Amino acid sequence: MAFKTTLVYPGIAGRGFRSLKQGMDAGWISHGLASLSAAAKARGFEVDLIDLRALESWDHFRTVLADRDPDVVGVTMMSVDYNPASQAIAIVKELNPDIVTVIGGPHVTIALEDTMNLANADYLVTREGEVTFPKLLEAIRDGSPPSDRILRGETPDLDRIPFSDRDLFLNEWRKWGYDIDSPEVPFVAELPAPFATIIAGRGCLYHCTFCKPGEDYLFGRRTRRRSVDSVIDELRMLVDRYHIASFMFHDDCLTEDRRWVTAFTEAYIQAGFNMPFFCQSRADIIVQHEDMVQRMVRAGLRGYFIGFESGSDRMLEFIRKGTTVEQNLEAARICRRYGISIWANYMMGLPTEEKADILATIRMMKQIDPDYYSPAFFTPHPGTDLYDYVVEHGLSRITDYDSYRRNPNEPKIRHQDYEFLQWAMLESQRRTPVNAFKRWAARQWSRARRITPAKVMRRLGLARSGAESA
Ligand code: B12
Repeated sequence: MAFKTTLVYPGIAGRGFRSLKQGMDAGWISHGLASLSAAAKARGFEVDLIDLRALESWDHFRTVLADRDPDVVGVTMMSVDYNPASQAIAIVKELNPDIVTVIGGPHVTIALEDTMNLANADYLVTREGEVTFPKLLEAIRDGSPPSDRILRGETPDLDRIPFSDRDLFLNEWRKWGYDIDSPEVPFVAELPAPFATIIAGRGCLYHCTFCKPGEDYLFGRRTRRRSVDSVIDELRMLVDRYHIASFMFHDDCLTEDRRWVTAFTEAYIQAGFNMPFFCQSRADIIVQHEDMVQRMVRAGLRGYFIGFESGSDRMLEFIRKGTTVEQNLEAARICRRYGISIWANYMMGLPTEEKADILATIRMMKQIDPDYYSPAFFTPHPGTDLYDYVVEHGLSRITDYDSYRRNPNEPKIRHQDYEFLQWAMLESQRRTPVNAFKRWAARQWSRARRITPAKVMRRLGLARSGAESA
């Protein structure tokens, strides 16, 4: 009888079942699972997926699982996934205690002691899994499972592991009636379907206290970037197989290595690509390397995700962001100059943050006038310096794993007035009348001329025409 592995994506915390395609990020794959699947399949294993977002209920999960009848179930887990992930493995064991359960992902690595309490987890794999998971499957299949419950994932060579297995998700989504003709669901007008996300590297050089050092435990302290050739090959595959028309990099900060970016943009143009794409960058990098922005725009960049975070230099220092308010404003001006969209990430309700800091953030957001607002209530994530700070100062108001989502409207820490923060969040997203008018005019003109609003902005002289190919 064939040896079968079922992977489980538990991302329903705060969203619920049948939540696929509801919300900008609710139709994206987990590269963690897709990469594990590709690595296991390359070693001859049969792998399928249950994506809780596509199912109806826990009863539905039970029926599907019984039908799949796997030997091994692998579950991925961010901190926010704790409840659905633990519920899933409880059901697995209830159905058949002989199924071997393996969990991995950020929470397992970052909060190992916490996950050790999960009695239904047979194996806990920390760090990256592409090498260790297939080895574990081999050992289980061959009847010699490891005696250690905790396995430290070996670091893979990113150029040698197979590309993410996107069919794992796509086929599963289609099975449950989701009409999806794109490997992943697009989320902004600039990036048309078919759309995909891609990862060019793992890790991040920076030290922001709301993220670090947790991620270092997962990927190491340095960024490991794939070769440009490998990324170009994956893009070629995505075009050939899925006909993608646009894509987005998930890397924490793609622009951290300018030499890589230069080589990539050259290779991208040389390969004949002109698909639009988005990636994450930082205000300081954009300001210090405008030439890089220009180069990226020429290749096809249509938008940057930028962590502006705060309009208060004191808070930027507190979170060790390494940027200033002035850089934030200048970075936004540069984006406008090149006609690229701004996806603005920022947060409110940090420890020690005062009303004056928040008002400064509102002012900054009005000046930045981003194309997309992505505000968050500061949320302390386990494994980060700010989480430790919050615990040490007795500030946490988080009582359940579901609250590790950054965007719900619920209080996260003490000494913050969440009614005021709710108001501030809305106010930060209200454009000034002048900016609202400019955007309205650009939309009208773009409709009339059938050209993009970004081009209109340039023609109106609101953006410099330095980026002819945009
Ligand atoms: C892309 C991304 C997203 C995407 C897609 C998420 C996804 N499912 O992949 C979206 C936008 C949806 C998202 C949402 C959120 N995210 Co996010 N996201 C990322 C990001 C930038 C990249 C993820 C990625 O693809 N990494 C590359 C893959 C290969 O790594 P991986 O998934 O960790 O998998 C490897 C290992 O963990 C391990 N592994 C993973 N699963 C398993 C399972 C088994 C069985 C085994 C053996 C091994 C194993 O092996 C994998 C391959 O090596 C990371 C930061 C980062 N650089 O990783 C944050 C990150 C994972 N996100 C984070 C957070 C906090 C969130 C949100 C809670 C934010 C919010 N909105 O409130 C939500 C929660 C979504 C949900 N589940 O409901 C945190 C998690 C921290 C934590 N303690 O859990 C991270 C680490 C960012 C950070 N440093 O703060 N996210």
